[in-house]
Formats: sequence, C-alpha cells, structure tokens
Amino acid sequence: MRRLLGNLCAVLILFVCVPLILQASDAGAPVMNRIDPPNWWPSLPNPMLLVYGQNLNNAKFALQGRQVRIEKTQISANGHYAFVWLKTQQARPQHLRIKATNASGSVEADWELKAREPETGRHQGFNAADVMYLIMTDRFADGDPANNQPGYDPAAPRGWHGGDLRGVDEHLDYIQQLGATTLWLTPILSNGNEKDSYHGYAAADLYAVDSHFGTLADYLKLVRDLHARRMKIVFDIVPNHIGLDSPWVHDPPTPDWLHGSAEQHTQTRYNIQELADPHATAADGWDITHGWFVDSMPDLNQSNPMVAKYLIENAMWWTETAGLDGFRIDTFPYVGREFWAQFHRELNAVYPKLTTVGEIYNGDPKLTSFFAGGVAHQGIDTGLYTPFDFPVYFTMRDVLLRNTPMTTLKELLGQDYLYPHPERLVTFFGNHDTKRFMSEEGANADKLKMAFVLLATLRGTPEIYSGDEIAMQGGDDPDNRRDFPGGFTASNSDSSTAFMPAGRTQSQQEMFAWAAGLFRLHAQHDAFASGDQQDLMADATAMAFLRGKDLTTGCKRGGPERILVVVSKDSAARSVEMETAQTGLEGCTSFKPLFPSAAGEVKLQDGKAAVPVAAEGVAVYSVQ
Ligand SMILES: [Ca+2]
Ligand SMILES: [Ca+2]
Repeated sequence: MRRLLGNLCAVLILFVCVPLILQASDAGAPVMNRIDPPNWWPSLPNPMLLVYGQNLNNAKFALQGRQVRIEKTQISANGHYAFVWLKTQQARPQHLRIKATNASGSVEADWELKAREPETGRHQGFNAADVMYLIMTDRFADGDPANNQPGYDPAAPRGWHGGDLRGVDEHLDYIQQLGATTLWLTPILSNGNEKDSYHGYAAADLYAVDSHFGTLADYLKLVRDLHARRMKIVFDIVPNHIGLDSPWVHDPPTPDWLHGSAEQHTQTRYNIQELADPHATAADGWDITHGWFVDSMPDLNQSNPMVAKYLIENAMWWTETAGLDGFRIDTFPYVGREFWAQFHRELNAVYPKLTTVGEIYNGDPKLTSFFAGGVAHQGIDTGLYTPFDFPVYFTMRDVLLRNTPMTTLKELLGQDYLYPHPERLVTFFGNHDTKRFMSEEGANADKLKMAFVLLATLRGTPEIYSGDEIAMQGGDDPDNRRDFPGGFTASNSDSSTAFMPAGRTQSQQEMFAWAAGLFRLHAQHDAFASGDQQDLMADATAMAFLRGKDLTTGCKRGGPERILVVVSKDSAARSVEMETAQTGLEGCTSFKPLFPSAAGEVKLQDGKAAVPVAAEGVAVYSVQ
C-alpha cells in the first residue's frame, strides 16, 4: 500500500505539487527550531534526524562536513517537520552545518558528531549478582528547592513534592549501605506542563530531563558518581506512549505517528492474555497494542518505521550520553513484538552487555514468559533480557500475608521451565504501583523480614522499592508514594531522617539492618548470583531450598558452597524436616548458620535434616 501511494504521488507531482510548492515558498524562508537527536556518534548506526521548524515543505537540505552525506529527506505536508537520513558511519567526530534552503532564503544549524567515551565501567548490564533499588524520583529527596515549581504541592498526594536528581546523588552512601548495587529511577524525561505528572510516565520531550528533577548535567553527574562506586544505573523508558503536552499530539510529524488522536482513539481493555491466545482475533490484539493506556497517554505507532527508528535512536542516545547499564521498559505488552525484536537487536548490536527488564503486570508465568527474550512466539523473539517476576510478587504476598499454603510458592517456582532464563528474573515484593507490603491486612515486621529473606535468596535479581527497607506504610497509588523520611526538610513529612542510623526509629533501624545483612550475604556468596536452586520441601507453613552449583549430587569434599534457606510462617516455633537422600543435602555434614546469627542447630537423623525455626522465622546456612 505504501509503495502504491508513492507511485501515485510521482504521477501527481507535475499537476498537483507544483502549485503547492509555490504557495509554500510564499510563506517565507525555512526555520529550524530543533533537531532530534541533538548530536550523534560516527561509529553508531547512521542516524535519522527529525527537524522541527516552519516552511520546510519545499526546502532542500544540505550538509557541510567531511565524509558525511544526506541519504534522503522526507518532509511533512505542513512543513513543520523534516526527516533527514544521514550517512555518518565513515566520518570522524566533527561539527557539521545543516542547511535548509527554499526560494525565500535559507537557515543553518550546528550539529555535532561526538567522539565516544571509553567503554570502561559503562553499559555493563545488570544481572543476578546485583540488587536493584527503585526510587520514585519525585519522592526520595529534594536536593535543590530552586527547581520545585511549577506545580509544587507537597501536601497533595498527586502534586510535585520536590524530589530530584541531586537529592538522589546526595544519598548514594545510604543506598550503598543497604547493599543495593543498581539504581532504577522512575522516568526523568520532561513531562512539560502536564498536570500532576510527578510520576514521569507522560513525556513531552524524549531528549530533555524534567526541570523538576534538574538538568542533563545533574543526571550525568549522578551516573558518573554511581559508576565511580561500581554501581549501575537503569533508565526507565516508555516507548509505548507519550504525554498530552508533547508537540506531536496536535501536530504529528506524520499523519500516522500516533494510534488515533487525542480526540479519537480507543482505550485498551488491558486484556494482555489475548496477545498470547492463539485463538484470539486480530481485533483483540489490536485493542492492546493500539488502544491508549489511559486518555492522557497518547499511544505511539511503532509500526511506522520512522517512529520505530526515532524511539530506538532515542534509547541509544541516552545509553551513549549517560553510559546507561540497562533499561526498565514500561507497559511492555502494549507495543508489538516486531518493535521489541528490532529494539533489542539494534541496541544490543552496539551495547552487547546492556540488559533490559520489562513490565508485564500479570501473575501467570505462562503469560509473563510469553514476552521473555530467548525464544520465539508467533515467530518473533522479543529479545527482552528478562520480564519482572510479577508471579513471584503476587505469590509472595499470598503465602506470607494470606492463608495460601507455602506449597503454592514451590508450585509457582516449578513453572520456571516456561522461561528461557528464569535465573535472570527480577524478583520483588512491592513497587511504586502496588500497596506497600506493610499496609496489607495481616502484615507485620516478621512477615516483612520473611519477604526480604525470600527476595535475597530466591533465584533472580532482587529489586527493592525504596522505603520498604524501613518498613514504610502506604495504601494503593498514590498513597504508596509517600515522601522518604528525611529527604524533604521543607515538606510536611516526617522530620526524622531515615538516611542516618541515628535518625531512624528502632523499628526502622531493625528492618534496615535486617535487609542490609541479607544483601551483604547476597553479595558475599556466589551461590546467589550464579547458583541453581533446588526446592527440598514445602508444606502449609514452611519451605526449604538450596542454592549453589552442582546440586544434582550431594556434598563433596572441597566442592562449591551450597546454601540452605528455610522459611516458616507458622505462628509457633517448629522443626522443618526434609529427606536428604538423592538431594543436594546428601552427604552434607556441616551446617554453619549464616543468617540470622541466632539460627538454630541442624540435626541429621534417620536420613532427614531437621531445622529448628522460630515462629514466623527463617534460617540460612552454609552447607558442606
Ligand atoms: Ca527539588
Ligand atoms: Ca501501544
């Protein structure tokens, strides 16, 4: 269809396009207001520039520079946008001049091909050796009150509260003391003047840091400071949609840039399981990929190759500019698989170690695994490094807080065969979209401690939502996004500071020390980062599993360390017993308590290991 229209235009050009051109040149000389991306790097794939301006519809583009050329140009019907494809891969770093000329005059813009920075310490990717810390950028710490307006309203749950990049940067000691190695910040891109967009998920400008959070220089400093500490940064990216304040909403660069328009679009029914259903209709799938997530989030049309190119180029620009280590990808199922395959293929060709984690908000591993990379479904491998482990999130809450037996967790983990790489899954028991664990009915400190033990010891990459380590409370969105205590001296939040041990309440300190102790364990024992998992027993109230290498045979002298984890939600102290024959415990004689320090003595008797566990208790041992 596209080719047919092209031919048609070639025929019509003599009769129709000439008067249009004359009309346009009457309007004046070309104007260039902005160029996306703002710069590029010669060794990266050839870029497509999106030029924003006026009177561009009959302009001729020219390039001044060495070993660079314009490959082709496409201009929007209203003359507000020009797509300019450049050939830059043979060039050296240099300043270029881009010139647009029409009958009324010309305009020039400076644009740069930069030298790439050395790869050392950049683009590292996150993995199961890491611990990820999720910060809601507006709600962690206000490092610069001067950037709080407009919309600053710390008393309003959906207002801007003043948190910013400098505030995060000032508290890296705290994050490191907790044992986190990787920072995931909620989106930092400008949301323009969109009301109540403190969450950042409705971008108006994909190349600008939101002024509430600071500047690009602030972001680059934060990333440099993280890398200097051998920590990593994960960028929250939203290729599915933009916000209503984007200039594209009422003046799209092509007529099909968005799925529908602000005035006319459908809203998705969120039935993402229909994407995997081989018997679903095309309309069912269309509803998910083309329907708007909400009315205030215009849906991008990634089937348009120029939209896809723009979005991938944007991801590459941030990766190269900041040295990003990974992406957290928002609303993953709501974009077609073809786009994800291209996104990962092109990004990983330049950054082979960069990793991605996708939000697939569903408790069924049959569905979440459908989106994982490493396997083709419907003929397409998305390339996604890993989905978030939403099934473990739902199940952890069910078994720890409700009457669901612990066997349910073992049964869920038994479905790990569905994933090409279950060891990569990013596990969590809460995030910025869920009610705080401590605000669930029946929650208490002991149950939260059990949740931390499972998080730190199960296969996968643990992820913590900032504040859970000090047992923060909070109901459903937006109450789950309360200010971090101590980050907002000017706000009406708690005046004590949880960033320093002396500022924490006793219960905050107890939870922080517990979580930090576990993440220290996670860092010190290779069994968590690269070991297998063998589930030894589960019943109504307890579960026991081993982590380590070569678990298919029993302990051998001088073999690698294996770690036994026992969790009991029983309201009374109990003995958790498991057979040792034909398990990873066979022949093991030494059980050294690792966590907590008061873990009881393991007894070996009648072919069984018996582990004494306190009421709502845990025990972790180094086994040999
Ligand atoms: Ca601020
Ligand atoms: Ca979509």
